[in-house]
Amino acid sequence: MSNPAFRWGVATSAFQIEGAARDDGRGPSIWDTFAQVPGAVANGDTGDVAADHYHRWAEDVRLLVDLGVDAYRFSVSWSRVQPEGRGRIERRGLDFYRRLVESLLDNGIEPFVTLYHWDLPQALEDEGGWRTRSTAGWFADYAALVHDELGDVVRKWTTLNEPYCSAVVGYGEGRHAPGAREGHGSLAAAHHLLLGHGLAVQAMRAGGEPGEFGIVLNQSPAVPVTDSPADVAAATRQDVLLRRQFTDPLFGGAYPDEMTSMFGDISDFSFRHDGDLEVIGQPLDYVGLNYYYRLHVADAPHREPDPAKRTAHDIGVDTTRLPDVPRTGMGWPVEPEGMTVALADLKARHPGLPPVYVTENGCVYPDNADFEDAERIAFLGDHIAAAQAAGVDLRGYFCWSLLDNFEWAHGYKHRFGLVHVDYQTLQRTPRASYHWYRAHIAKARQGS
Ligand code: IFM
Repeated sequence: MSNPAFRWGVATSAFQIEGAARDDGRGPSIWDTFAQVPGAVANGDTGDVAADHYHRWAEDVRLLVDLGVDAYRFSVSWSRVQPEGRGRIERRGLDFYRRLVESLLDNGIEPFVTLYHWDLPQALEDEGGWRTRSTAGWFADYAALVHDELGDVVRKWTTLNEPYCSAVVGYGEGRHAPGAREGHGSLAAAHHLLLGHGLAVQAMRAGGEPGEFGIVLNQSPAVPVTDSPADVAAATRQDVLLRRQFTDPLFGGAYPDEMTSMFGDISDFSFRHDGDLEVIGQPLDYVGLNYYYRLHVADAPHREPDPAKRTAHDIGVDTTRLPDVPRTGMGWPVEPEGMTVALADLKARHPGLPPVYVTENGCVYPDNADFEDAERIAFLGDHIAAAQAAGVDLRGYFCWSLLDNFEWAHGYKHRFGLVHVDYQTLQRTPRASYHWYRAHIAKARQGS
């Protein structure tokens, strides 16, 4: 990479690393509640301690400095700064993020702040959560609050991380908090997340501090398992659900037409109001794309034949027919070419796409005794090269993740970190991939 402005970074999120769930006035989020539901999270794991980053942040900044990254993407916990999601402000929470940001800047590391990485304050969920239009407005108020506090020191602002997961996995599949399995509610959640994004961008821009505003979207391009019309149509439905439900309104000013035939029997779309698309389609300064794997899609009957009971992720597809390629410890097929497709495809669809960051990419493999994670090194190298081959205006690459962390419904079983965390002692040990990434960054800089 021969661009001196290119950002090499790592990413984390608040709930996955901070712990300190009840410290300094933090209120509960939907993930605190969900983790208490028997069977919801593997092994009964919770975010109570996680990697204890809330107390060990200075040590973690030293790890970032030694790694040589020039950017760090992290998220703010909404319920740490507004325990009820609106109204009352918790100053100690805001002060934590200011200390972190100032330390990053002192060390020449640019903060990339994500405002929402899945941890809705429980008090707002109790009022309907993302199914409810008012949540979009509360989110914009919260974004303006954090921006008012940190706008003098933070330039890169991401509204949402992966709204697909919040809406469809959280309110459709029920595998994520709040654990709902709905049709209309899940589609409404997607719309209100997008609306909240647009309102938040407007509110932050109105704040006056210079800043760059974007959103982060997960991209798993859908590949039909055969070229039969039925499988091709199934792959289109999958792309509409996961990608185009978000990218079309954000960058194209309209929802995909296919949504009417896909969901007309489970939703009347009454949550869409006149003028919403203009709010959602705010011009953005960048888009962050997260890529881990492609989806291989076959046509299949709906799991639930009765539309009244159907959830929004039940779109008549089978995604279990994987190709014969290596898989990560998550079982995800390793296909770096999917990274190239994910980036290039979005640019082809939306030629006016803003500059792109790969805001997450990474993998899980079983550890050996010396933390010599050769498979992760190969994975990262291949995926970085694939991103660079996409022919988009690529401004940076963030590896997921700095530290092992709470992998949502999988609990602590799967480890994405460049740095191993011993969850008994909380000791951090850099893996071989950490040293590889440092060397990779240094070499890339020499070439620039
Ligand atoms: O850990 C998650 C992250 O929170 C969002 N993107 C995918 C990662 C790996 O599953």
